[in-house]
Amino acid sequence: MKVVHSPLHARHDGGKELHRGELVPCFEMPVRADYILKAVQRAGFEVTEPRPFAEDSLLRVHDAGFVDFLRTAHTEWRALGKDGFMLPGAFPARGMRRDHIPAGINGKLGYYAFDSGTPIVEGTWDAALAAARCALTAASWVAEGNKSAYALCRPPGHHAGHSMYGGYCFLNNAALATQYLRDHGFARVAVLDVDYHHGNGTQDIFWERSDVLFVSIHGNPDTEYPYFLGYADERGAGAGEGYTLNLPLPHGTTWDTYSTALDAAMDTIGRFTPDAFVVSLGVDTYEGDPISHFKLAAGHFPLMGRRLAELKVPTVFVQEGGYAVEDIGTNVAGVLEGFLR
Ligand code: Q9C
Ligand code: ZN
Repeated sequence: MKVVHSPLHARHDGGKELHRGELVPCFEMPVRADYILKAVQRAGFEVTEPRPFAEDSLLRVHDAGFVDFLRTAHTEWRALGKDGFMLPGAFPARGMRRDHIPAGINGKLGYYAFDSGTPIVEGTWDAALAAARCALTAASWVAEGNKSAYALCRPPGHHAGHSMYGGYCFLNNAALATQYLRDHGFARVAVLDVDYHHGNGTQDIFWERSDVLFVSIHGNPDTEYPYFLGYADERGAGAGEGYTLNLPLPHGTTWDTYSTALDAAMDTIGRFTPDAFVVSLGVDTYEGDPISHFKLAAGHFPLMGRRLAELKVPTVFVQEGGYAVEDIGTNVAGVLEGFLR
């Protein structure tokens, strides 16, 4: 399986996140990608840098004002004499104006962000754009006839919506790959999100679409991030009604329960008869993950990969979360090797 990766990911570093009332170094750190890279090289996969893509490709799934904000936010911040990482401190909740974009940078941060855990640093835009290019490159390889490809994206993407960022995500890499496939001959694309956290951004982007099926298996949002989306009764709207499927699972979920949900997800995806398949591959379902509460063991990831391969459809894997950094590479390579078996 071909792997696409950019060293520019490391430009997104040095921020802190608000975690249980304290500013702490981000769980989403550059060394994650280093461990994954080592593991996929050990597995014998060929690693290539991304192709260039016009920034216009981003506008197929993101709002232009939002993309401009991400590109210029840190420059605006520095123009005010500030330095270091940026976090929002105020958000437009019920009873406030949600349609007006404030002119100042602090207001804009709260307008476009949905949490205080996703710092923007000087290199964030370069890293996020490189990750988006990785996803587009992997999709282009599959569009050119490869059976599968893996985008080693960092920062991750599945929490980023049409015009919002959060959950360590800025641009939605999986949605960009999906839309690329739609634009290059694949009429129906299924997205399966196996990250521990609900892929609220991907759901947002494809909510009203019947050409893209979105299925997510994740921790129950009643207690798990992102809290405000990912419940079982969310099924899409308009033309997209019935083309979103959420399978929230409880704390402590083991492979037994997980694999039953995975079978249900794959049955639904199979009935959709997709022409291509995009997997939002977070491995924070791992028992050793420091911020998650499922109990998958390392040996379960190859089983997951093998189950995904049964669909027998061209497949793009896009890296999402996973914070047990020393084991992340083994777990990701486990899924990919199980898929190829
Ligand atoms: N401060 C992904 O896995 N933080 N994002 C939870 C800890 C947000 C996870 C509270 C977790 C986001 C891509
Ligand atoms: Zn996650």
